Amino acid sequence: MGSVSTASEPVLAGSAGFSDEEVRSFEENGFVIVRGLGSDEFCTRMTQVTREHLDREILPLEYEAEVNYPGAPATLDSPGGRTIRRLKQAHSRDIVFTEWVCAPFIQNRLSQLLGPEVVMPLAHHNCVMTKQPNHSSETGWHQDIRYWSFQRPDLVSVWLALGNEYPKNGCLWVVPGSHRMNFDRQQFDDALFFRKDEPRNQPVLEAAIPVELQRGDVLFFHCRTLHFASRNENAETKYSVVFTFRSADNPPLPGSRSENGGELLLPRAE
Ligand SMILES: O=C(O)CCC(=O)C(=O)O
Repeated sequence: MGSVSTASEPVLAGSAGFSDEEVRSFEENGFVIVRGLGSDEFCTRMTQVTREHLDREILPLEYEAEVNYPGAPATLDSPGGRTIRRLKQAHSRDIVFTEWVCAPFIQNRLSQLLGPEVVMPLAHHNCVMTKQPNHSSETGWHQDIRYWSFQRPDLVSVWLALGNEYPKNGCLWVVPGSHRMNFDRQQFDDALFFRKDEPRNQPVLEAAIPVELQRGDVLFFHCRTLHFASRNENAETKYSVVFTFRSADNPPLPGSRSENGGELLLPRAE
């Protein structure tokens, strides 16, 4: 696997938006990182809500035991079965999440990638990932679009690190440029994970790099970008806040799961 691409390094983390170089980097690589975009205040408030909701087990939640991924407890009653993997519906847990997704420094950037009118589907991501030290599982290589249904496979997710993320605590890995690659059905398994045992996939996966983030760093990534994350082998839980966005002219397909749960219409970029 390669090393972190310097092309994804930001020029400035301001409210103005991406530099031309960052937009080009996103188009080329399928992701871009903006260092320090999430202020200390945002991170502190979100972390407080997250800890409180984890302690009180406030629904809706996803437990590790429900995902059937490698390393996950087999059932809710197994040791670690009640390890919480995600706080779902993050957006409705506290106003800080609405403030975050509506902030001009997020909306300006999304409008550069998606166009002037941006919508946030509530059915996808819309969660705080809570990767816990014991009993966390591995998320195999996949493209987020695999279970999503929109007119075009063209959505962007915004991943905010509430603490440092690196391979040992289960950071994301991505394959730069994979959002522009064409794969056939045989390259994926029954659950639509990208197969590691398929010879054609090996050169693709050899190009993978870890997305190392510090608290407050933000990863913007395309819904076709191949990504993976291992379990957390550290002593502390890793928290990441993730929301997904589409342009107004790319609605969910009628009757699909992507249509469930409503959407948040966002203010136009400044
Ligand atoms: O395990 C992780 O942190 C990655 C989660 C992920 O890639 C996803 O939910 O799409």
